[in-house]
Amino acid sequence: MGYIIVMKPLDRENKNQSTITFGVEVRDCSMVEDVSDQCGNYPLKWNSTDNANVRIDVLDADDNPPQFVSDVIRVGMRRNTEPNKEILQLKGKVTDKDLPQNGINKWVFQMVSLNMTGDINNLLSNKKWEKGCNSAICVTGNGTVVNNMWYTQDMSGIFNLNVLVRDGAGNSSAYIQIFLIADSQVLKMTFLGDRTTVALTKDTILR
Ligand SMILES: [Ca+2]
Ligand SMILES: [Ca+2]
Repeated sequence: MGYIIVMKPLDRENKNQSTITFGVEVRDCSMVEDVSDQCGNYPLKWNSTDNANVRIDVLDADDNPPQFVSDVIRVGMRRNTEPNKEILQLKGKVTDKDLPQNGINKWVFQMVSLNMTGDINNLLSNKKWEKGCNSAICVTGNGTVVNNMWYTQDMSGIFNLNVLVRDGAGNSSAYIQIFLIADSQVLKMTFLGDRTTVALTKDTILR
């Protein structure tokens, strides 16, 4: 009858199944003049055949959940960072085997929990949040991590976020640490080598 029937489940993400090609032949068996064993019990009219190639592109389904590439993501934030300033974009930290229409375009991010360690923890009770989410750090649905506070020079500490990303196939989560750092950093450098080498290295760096 010419139907093409799927005999087992297909998965676009399976490299061998994303495109399927095969050849088909059609044979004329329409009139009682000759009988061919190739037509079964059907009589053969013109004994004519034709051929064609069939290509089937397997369409994508949202069957793979987004996955963070790392369970822990660490980033620094300077103390002079203004409210509403982007700290991190999470879309670049997530993968999904599906095509964009079932992957990155469907992802929804959500902050599940937030706690702070260090001096900034004392600010929790004051709730000096700026506009935005009701929190010191906000995570938008499209994965942008945004600062939502003003900081003073004596503040220090770490923001610990638990963030979830989901689409129609499922979800995954990651632990994000945002380190509140000073505007300028002091760095200790140790030069190893003989006196001449050390002097030359030092001159090169300080030049
Ligand atoms: Ca898929
Ligand atoms: Ca997906």
